[in-house]
Amino acid sequence: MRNTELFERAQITTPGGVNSPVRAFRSVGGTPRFITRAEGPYFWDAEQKRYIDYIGSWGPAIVGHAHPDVVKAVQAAAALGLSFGAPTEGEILMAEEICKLVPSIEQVRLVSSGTEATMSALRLARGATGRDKIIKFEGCYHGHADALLVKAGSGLLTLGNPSSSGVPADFTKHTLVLDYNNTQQLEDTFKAMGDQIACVIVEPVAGNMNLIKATPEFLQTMRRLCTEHGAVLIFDEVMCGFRVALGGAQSLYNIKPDLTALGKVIGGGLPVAAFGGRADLMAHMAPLGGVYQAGTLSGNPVAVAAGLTTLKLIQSAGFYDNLTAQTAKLAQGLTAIAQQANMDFCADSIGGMFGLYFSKEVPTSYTAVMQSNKEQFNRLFHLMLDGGVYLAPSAFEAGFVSAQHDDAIINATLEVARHAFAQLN
Ligand code: HOZ
Repeated sequence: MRNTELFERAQITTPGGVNSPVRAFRSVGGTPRFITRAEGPYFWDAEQKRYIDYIGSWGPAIVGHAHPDVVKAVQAAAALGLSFGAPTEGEILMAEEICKLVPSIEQVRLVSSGTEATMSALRLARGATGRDKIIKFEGCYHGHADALLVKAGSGLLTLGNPSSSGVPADFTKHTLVLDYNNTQQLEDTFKAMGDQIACVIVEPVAGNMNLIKATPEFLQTMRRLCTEHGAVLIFDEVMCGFRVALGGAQSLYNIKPDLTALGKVIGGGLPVAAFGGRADLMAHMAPLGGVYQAGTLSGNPVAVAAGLTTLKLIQSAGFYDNLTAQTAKLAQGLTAIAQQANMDFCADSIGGMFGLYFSKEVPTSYTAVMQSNKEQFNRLFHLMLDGGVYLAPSAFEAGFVSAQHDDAIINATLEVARHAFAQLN
């Protein structure tokens, strides 16, 4: 069956034909590819066309698609039962592994999606401090909980509306939205109302408004202000955790948040997410404390098997050195090709994440990234897609490289890019 037929059929029973907005190609135009299978760095669509995949399920596929060890672990776990709604040893192993790899996390609670992780972390911060106000940053996306869908990134940007309808103003009246990387604004806000702020939530490496790195000064100031004013610092590492380094962005910036939200990589392709941090804060969670959160599929045994196996694989010697080098090779290669073609284009990378920008300089804020040339990106996207390279279908999403993207794959990608940039001019 063809992608167009599937898309038409999907739209009859599913709003927009997709189960997550950015997949609909609204931003770049054209027909979404319906995927039938994936292996290593590739996936194939319904027309049997093969693509080199640079979204990796939006982050989780860090060891490559359908890694044999992960598939084997999932099969073995599934054979023992799919879900129990009662605790398992696998959950203990998973919690121990996360606490070992991310030292700021003393205790962790497993959930099923990044949205649940950030939403619960937020509730915990409010419950523990007894305060209502929260600070988030423009262009950061923390899942689709009401209080966080204000000036957010990701799919909202592909629809050209950074906030969602259906969210009562009352539910977001305590959400303060500041500019990413604007240290002075953060200082001023804490000066004005520091004693009312429950938490600051931030993507320390933003991946939902394209790739935007926080400056060390911005995060250091945030840490200091939260400590001084008794606010909880939440790092949303759903995307960048275990993506940019083994210990997450916090290990690269050497900053200890009070709470961290994780997802994507820790599920290895199945639905696992988590939030955790200081044990004294986590003690506020039910059944110990008064902050409620629960889930039938939390710590699901099959999903945990995929996650645990992935967490073991990423600890192999040289894993992050190789991932970082391959991603940098891609970003540098694309920049060089664009320069030869005289385009205003640049690329950036960190660990296994990269950003592509049709602008002279790498942007450092939402305002700056919005000024990049979206039309040029859309043309590049389709030229690459035609050439068998699948980039994120939006100028405002980060890209992802896996451990299976070896030199041959990167070179093949650059070859397609050479033709694409030549046609862009
Ligand atoms: N929110 C994800 C990108 N930032 C997209 C999720 C998906 O469509 O799978």
